[in-house]
Amino acid sequence: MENEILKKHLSEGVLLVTISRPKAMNALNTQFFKEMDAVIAGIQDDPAVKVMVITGEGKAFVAGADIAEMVHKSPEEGEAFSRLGQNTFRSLEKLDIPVIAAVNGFALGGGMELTMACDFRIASEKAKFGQPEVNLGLIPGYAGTQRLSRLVGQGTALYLLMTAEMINAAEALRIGLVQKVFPPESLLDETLKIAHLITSKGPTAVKKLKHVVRQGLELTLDEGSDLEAKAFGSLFGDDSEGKEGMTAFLEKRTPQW
Ligand code: CO8
Repeated sequence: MENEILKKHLSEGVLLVTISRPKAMNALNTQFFKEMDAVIAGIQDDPAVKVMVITGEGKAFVAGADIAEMVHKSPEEGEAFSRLGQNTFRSLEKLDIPVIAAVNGFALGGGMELTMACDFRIASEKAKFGQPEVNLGLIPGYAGTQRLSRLVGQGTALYLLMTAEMINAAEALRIGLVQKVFPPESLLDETLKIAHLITSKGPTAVKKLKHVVRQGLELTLDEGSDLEAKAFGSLFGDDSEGKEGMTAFLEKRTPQW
């Protein structure tokens, strides 16, 4: 195996994962997916990780799938490479803890798709987003066609996909693709602050929120409301997180989760 692509650093419940293949603009290759699968599996078994932050080293977050690895693939191999990435991104999305993208630079093609599999996106003022696949005679293959329209609406998604326009952080903020923008030098600190803010909240409530919001998008309003009511109820009762949170409020103290 080449040197590890993913650098990991756990501090006070926040796992920072840095994609580190800067000479190739952090392009996603088979090794990346193997390593990311291992990170995801590790988090599932590790209660010490409360929030995950993903960022990139150098001037790119990720400039797409590795074009050099893809160019010679047959239709069957292309489909298999697409499914490999789709499965990894779906497992990432299904983690029960929050996953935040700290987008430091180019997030193109598979890189933008990776940010969209995260729960939300915090961008540097220098970040650039785009789905340039049509420039290569391709379309996104890591479910970007599906997630982009869910995040920004069908018209904006089709516009970005069909024109391959690269947008800056301000435009990404305007269309709702990113949630906050910070100067490049403070991106990581500010993102980690947000991650730590979330770790201070009721951990079960945060996980339930993620489940109910994400699952709800695949349900009718009535089904989603039912899911919410059940999740709401599960936070009550003796020894529950809700009991501790509400009691702490009434006793004017910090909750002990
Ligand atoms: N794959 C492989 N290598 C890459 C990639 C990539 N996606 N992007 C950049 N690199 C490499 C370059 O080839 C170059 O290598 P070398 O130094 O050996 O020549 C090195 O990174 C530096 O890149 P540049 O010299 O081009 O740097 P610039 O600062 O001039 O430009 C850009 C930066 C604008 C990011 C430019 O590199 C670029 O346009 N990259 C390609 C962007 C792109 O088209 N991305 C989409 C790829 S397709 C995709 O992601 C589909 C996803 C779904 C796949 C589903 C599976 C089948």
